[in-house]
Amino acid sequence: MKRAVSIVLLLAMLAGLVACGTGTEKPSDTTPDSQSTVTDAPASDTEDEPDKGPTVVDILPKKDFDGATVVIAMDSASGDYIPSEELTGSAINDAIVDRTRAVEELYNVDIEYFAHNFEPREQYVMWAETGEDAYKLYTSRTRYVGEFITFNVARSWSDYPDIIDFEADWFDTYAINTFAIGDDARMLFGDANESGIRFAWIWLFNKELAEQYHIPDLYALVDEGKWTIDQLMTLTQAVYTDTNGDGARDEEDVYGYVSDNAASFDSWGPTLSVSPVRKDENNIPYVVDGLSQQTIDGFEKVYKLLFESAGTYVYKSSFGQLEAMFVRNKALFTNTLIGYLEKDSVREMVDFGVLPTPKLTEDQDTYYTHTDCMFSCLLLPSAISDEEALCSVYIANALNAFGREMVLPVYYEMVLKTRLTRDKESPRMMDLVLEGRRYGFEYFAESDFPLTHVTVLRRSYDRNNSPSVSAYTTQLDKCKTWVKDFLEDWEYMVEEIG
Ligand SMILES: [Ca+2]
Repeated sequence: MKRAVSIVLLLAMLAGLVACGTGTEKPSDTTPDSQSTVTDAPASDTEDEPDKGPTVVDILPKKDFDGATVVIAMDSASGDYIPSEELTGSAINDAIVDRTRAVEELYNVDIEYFAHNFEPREQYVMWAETGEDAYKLYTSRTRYVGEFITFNVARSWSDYPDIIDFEADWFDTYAINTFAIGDDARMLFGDANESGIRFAWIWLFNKELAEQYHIPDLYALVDEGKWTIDQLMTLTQAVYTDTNGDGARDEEDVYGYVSDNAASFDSWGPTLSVSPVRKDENNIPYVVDGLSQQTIDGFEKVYKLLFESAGTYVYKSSFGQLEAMFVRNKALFTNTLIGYLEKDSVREMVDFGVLPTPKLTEDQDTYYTHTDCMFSCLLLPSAISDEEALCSVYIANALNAFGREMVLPVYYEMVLKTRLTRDKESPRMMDLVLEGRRYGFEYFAESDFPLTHVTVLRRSYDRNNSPSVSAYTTQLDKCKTWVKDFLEDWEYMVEEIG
């Protein structure tokens, strides 16, 4: 539960920093006493907060790199914000610029960003083989990394336990472990990369409709662990009004839940345990023998919710239901990516609340969140010198730490807007969503791996069917071969190259 407490605390700190500066992008507030947009709040300016605890500046290891230049190559097609050179008045941009400056100051370095957008494998392999050493850190979309990681393009973050603590608040520990082999982690996930947040799935509910339909306290339901698919079905199946009175179920009517024709299916992946890859006690991947009964039952529940409930409407295009219906008060519930909350139409709609993805059953240990594979990871180039790598490790750690302290609260404020002042539960729910992010090992080679949960779910539901267990099973041998080959390549890389 490490995330749950701290973001609320950070938001409280933000509230204490009111009026440090307002950006030109800031829309007029309806509540005069709401929090101002913080654009230039270095972590060290918070002495007036009595019991805030140590800031990351206090915690991070100190070092002087004598003005070294660190160029970070960023995958511009991932969902990360590419930092600009200077403050622009946009709250999120300025928070990111401030993050860079804080790291530069702490370690006496000059950080530059280079946005790249290339075909993955060739470029990375070239960097590794030719010793392209201009870039001291780089990011890549996770879905492509598996195709080149065994080409020895990246050093192991695990070699620096004195500097990097994978359990720190600012790292996504679950992701790091998922994409590590044994204790060798070459992909780093944390709050330096906003894509890990923006591509996470979230549920939204329309507060006005919730009141109208006498929906019980949903936050309490979540807290009690009772926010399940069954519960969602119960709450939504009777919610349907033929608003335009034409006798047809269309986009003008009001529904309990609006989904879409493909992407929303993906969000059930972790909850239904669809991934064919698991990790053993030594964190080595293996392929399961088939779908569990629990997963098959889960498929049926989701199928009923999507296609057999009068309260559900499946919109024709992916993600389109959000603006076409939810923001127009046509749906009690919908689910989408957190990044879509940045849309103006969403921020301006009537009040909504955020929730995690419902559990499959109440005894599921926590709420699981799917993250679309466009999220990126940080890679430490193998081509740079040991000395340069050491510097990059300090920088990477600090970018994540300051990302959590300086950028995440501003991001929350941006997507939740005035809801922060009216609804103290939403930030807490956001924490719960992010804390529940779960990944399948196959994600990091999504385009190459023979069987991903996305293909399983989409193919099944596209056919308006419960999943074909035999179709799943026939792919498992290919998955086993893929994982075996991968592990051999990995072993070769570690033993022969380093
Ligand atoms: Ca109608």
